[in-house]
Amino acid sequence: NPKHPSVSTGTEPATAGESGSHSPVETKGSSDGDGSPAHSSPESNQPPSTGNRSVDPELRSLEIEGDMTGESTGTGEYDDFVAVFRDRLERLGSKLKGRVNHRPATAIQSMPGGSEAGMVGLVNDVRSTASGHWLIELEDATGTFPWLVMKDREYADLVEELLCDEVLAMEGTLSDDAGIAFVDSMYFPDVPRTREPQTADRHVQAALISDVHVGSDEFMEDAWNAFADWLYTEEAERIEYLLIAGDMVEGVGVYPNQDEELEIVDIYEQYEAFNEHLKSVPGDIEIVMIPGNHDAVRLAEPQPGFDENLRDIMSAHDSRIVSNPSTVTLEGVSVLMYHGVSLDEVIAELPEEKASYDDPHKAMYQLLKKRHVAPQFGGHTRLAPEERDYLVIEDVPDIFHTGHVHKLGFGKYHNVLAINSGCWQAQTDFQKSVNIDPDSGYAPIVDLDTLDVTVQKFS
Ligand code: D5M
Ligand code: FE
Ligand code: ZN
Repeated sequence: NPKHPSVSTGTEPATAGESGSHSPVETKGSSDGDGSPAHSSPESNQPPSTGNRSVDPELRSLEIEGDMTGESTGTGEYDDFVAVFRDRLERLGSKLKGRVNHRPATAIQSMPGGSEAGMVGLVNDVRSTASGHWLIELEDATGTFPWLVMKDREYADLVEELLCDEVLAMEGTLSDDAGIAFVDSMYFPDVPRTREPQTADRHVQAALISDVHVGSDEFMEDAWNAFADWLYTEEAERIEYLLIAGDMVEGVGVYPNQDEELEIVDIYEQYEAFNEHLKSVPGDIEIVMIPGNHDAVRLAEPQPGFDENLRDIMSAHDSRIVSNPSTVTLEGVSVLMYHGVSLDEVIAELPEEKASYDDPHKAMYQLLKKRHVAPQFGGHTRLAPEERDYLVIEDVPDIFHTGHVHKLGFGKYHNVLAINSGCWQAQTDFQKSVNIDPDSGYAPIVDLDTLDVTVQKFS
């Protein structure tokens, strides 16, 4: 059907990336006559209607992994920070240890000049030297060692991708005085290129969205209603899952002067309004939600899922409410959901061609390569110290879903489909002041049997 172009992502990151962010889309008006029921009235406590949708819930399967709601152990003491970084190094390091003949930092410190050495560690510091080379300090449980990347070596290009606190392996030769090592090779934990993704056994689809921002003056209610109406149409009948990657509501006090753009100033009333908008979604669709930085949970990541009070408020649908990040497996297809606050940092630190707001999926590729959703500690991204690093990407997902930057983009990295969903909020004054032009009112739809993506536009 030429009216509904299916945008397939290619297998090469470069081409998929290009097509993803400028995909042909179809605009949907909020027209009626499609047989969809009227939006539920705020008073009704009826479960949401399923309209004429004929689906068989028996065919579904949905499993959650990595939800840390209620499991938080962190006290915020120094020891907890040590524990979380040790866990990160152990788990990501074990993915790298087979690739280099590694030694602890203290052992390398006592090796004679000219020796071959290998090490697995956290990036402690990256700086350029007076002669234009790069010095990278790696840290492990025993100490630190400096590694020099020569400006004319192949790895010089990778140095600009490095973020503090990510885990790397290096191999090289010690200088004559044994004070530094010259890097011969460098390894990221990365995703294996040859891995084949899992797919569903039947034609079934998931809509991946985020950043609804109910309560903001800029929340696009008409676009949301058009989306909800469309979900009742025959064209959307195979959409049986709806994933929402955070920022359900606008929140209060998230940014300075935010109150000037609030339509609903009370946080609970914002969630009540959000719940009303959830009621417009067909009642048979399975919903999974994680929180974002505008939501009423702790800001530090991992963010636990909403508390009982908020769950009660958002109970119109029997949604699965889990932590940020969490992995949901839909009929065999695993989807790593992460709100995406670290994307701001990846985009700020890396060169434009490797990560930008226009191609948010490329910033997601970097997180997959580092096998961590928020590598850098101490900047924008707040980290909650837990005994375990929940932000490590332990298992490779089939789909990686983020939001936060309010830009739509998708593509494949080593067979992992990365999708950054847009938002349901028009441009805010702040975004105008920094030239962020949001992609508002889009719903990327994934075929779970092929991992093809189609984009529907509702604004
Ligand atoms: O974030 C939406 C995007 O806009 C994300 O890239 C952060 C950025 N943003 C929005 N408002 C601000 C302010 N006031 N300071 C810094 N960055 C901002 P969201 O989480 O939806 O607000
Ligand atoms: Fe947002
Ligand atoms: Zn956000």
